[in-house]
Parts: sequence; C-alpha cells; structure tokens
Amino acid sequence: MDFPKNVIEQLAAAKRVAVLTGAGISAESGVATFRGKDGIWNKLKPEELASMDAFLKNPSMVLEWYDYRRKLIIDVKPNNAHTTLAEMEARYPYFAISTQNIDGLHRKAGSQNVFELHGNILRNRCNECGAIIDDVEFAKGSPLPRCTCNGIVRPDVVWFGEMLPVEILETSYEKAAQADVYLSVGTSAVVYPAAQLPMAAKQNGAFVIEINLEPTPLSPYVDASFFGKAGDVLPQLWRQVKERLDA
Ligand code: BV8
Ligand code: ZN
Repeated sequence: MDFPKNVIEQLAAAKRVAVLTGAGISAESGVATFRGKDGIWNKLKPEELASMDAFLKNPSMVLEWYDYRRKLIIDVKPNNAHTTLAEMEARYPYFAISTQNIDGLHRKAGSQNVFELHGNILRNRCNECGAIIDDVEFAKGSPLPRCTCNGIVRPDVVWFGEMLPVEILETSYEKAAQADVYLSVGTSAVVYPAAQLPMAAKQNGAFVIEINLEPTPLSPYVDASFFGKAGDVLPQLWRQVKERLDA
C-alpha cells in the first residue's frame, strides 16, 4: 500500500506521537476481539460478564471466564503491529501507548511507555483494599479467593461501570493533548472514556490516523483512515516513514 505523502510527512516531522490501541491489534496474535464478526460479545453480553453486577451475582462464573481467557492469553505472542510500535518508540523522543487491551502484549513486544487503561488480566487485586495479589487460582468450584483483609480477589481489570485508574487516564489525556500525531489502532472506538482520547488529540491540533479493519464512529473525524489488518498496515506505514527519515 502506498500511503499519502502528507501522512508520511506528518509522521516524519512529528516529535511527539501517542497511540490508542484496542483488541484489533492483538487479533493477529490469536486473541479474540469483542465486537465485529467473531467477537466475544456476539455470544455473551459484556455487561453479563465484564461488570461488577455480574461478579457480585455470580462471582465463580465471572472468575472462571477470566481464568479461561487468562489461559488463552498466557502463551500468545506479539505480532508485527506490536513490534512496529515498539520500534517506533525507539525513534521518537516522545512516544506513548494507551491500550484498552489487558493482554500485556505491548510490553512483551518491548514497548516501555504503556498505559493500561483497562488493567491487565494477568494481575489480580483485592476488591476492597485494592492490594495486588498475584498467586491465586480461580479454579472451578474452589472457594472464592480472599485477601488478608477478607475482601474478594478479582482480576485487575476495569469492568463496565467502574472507573479507569485515574493517573493512567489523566496521563493518557495529557499524551493525547500534547501529541503531534495520534494513532488509533484496532479499536471499534465505542467504549468510553478510552474512545474520547483520539478526539482529545484532534481538538488539541494533532494529526489523527486510524488503522482498523473496518470504519468506526471515529472514522469521520480523523485525518486519515487505513482499513486493513494492523499487522500489515502498520509495518508498511512505518517502513515508508523510515525511508523518508533516512532519505
Ligand atoms: C466508566 C474489561 C464511569 C476487561 C472492558 C452509554 C453511552 C456511552 C458510554 C456509556 C453508556 N453506558 C455506559 C457507558 C460507559 C461504558 C461504555 O463506554 N459503554 C459502551 C459499550 C457504550 N464505559 C464504562 O463503563 C467504563 N467506565 O465509564 O465508568 C464511572 C464514572 C464515575 C464513577 C464510576 C464509574 C469502563 C469501560 C471498560 C470496560 N471494560 N473490558 C476485559 O474483560 O477485557 S471494555 C472492552 O471493550 C475491552 O476492554 C476492550 O478493550 C474495550 C474496547 O473494545 P475494543 O478494544 O475496541 O475491541 P472491539 O472488539 O470492540 O473492536 C476491535 C476492532 O478491531 C474492531 O473494530 C475490528 O474491526 C478491528 N479489528 C479486528 N481485527 C483487526 C482489527 N483491526 C486491525 N487489525 C486487525 N487484525
Ligand atoms: Zn484486601
């Protein structure tokens, strides 16, 4: 794919680049997305599983679902889209990834400046005191794991109706507001407040580029959309920018 000259120039001239990623960037690593043709939510209602109500109503069902997803995620590997972002971070003096994903694949790919807006499925926390408690199993039928403060232990992820980690959200807004170029990669842009970030970048003068398999509610507002697989589009785009930078 040949990218428009202005897109290449924007990325070549940028000093500060920020990125929002969603489940689509991990799809080629074999991690199921939530919406779209084979998304998880087609079979299950998100509110029925990824919410505090669901957890309080049927904690073992929710914990077993996370345990099942955790087992799927443990062995997955970053794909070319993750590794391209890690390579870009090394080239820009100021580069940040705010991800909605809970699979830890950006860090596995070598990215350092990663803000996990919705937590991380490989971490657990106490529902009462917030302590991080890692070595618990949510095995089927076993008693609910408890913290020393007796609070129930749950995956350290943000459920629907729960606040996102405040510092991480604030920092993500700052990175968006200060970005010269903002990339939205592999997200359906329907979950808030994360979906607000590319718009915040736009309102603060950033050049916004969307890379997604299909159009999203964000598409009419961005400066450039490229519809295709992130694992194809992102490496090709970065290759053309590097050629321009090394010219
Ligand atoms: C909050 C948990 C308030 C972890 C998740 C009505 C209107 C607007 C907002 C709301 C509303 N009602 C309620 C709300 C708020 C709600 C929300 O936004 N709901 C939406 C759905 C309407 N938000 C919340 O509840 C948030 N909290 O607002 O708190 C508050 C305030 C004060 C005090 C207390 C509370 C919490 C949101 C976080 C919810 N947790 N997950 C887990 O189990 O994973 S959300 C879930 O969706 C995931 O985290 C996921 O990351 C996120 C977003 O989805 P995407 O990442 O975009 O994935 P999706 O599958 O949707 O899209 C993938 C895209 O990739 C597709 O477009 C596809 O085409 C594309 N693709 C596929 N393959 C590829 C590809 N692209 C490129 N390459 C490929 N190969
Ligand atoms: Zn506790």
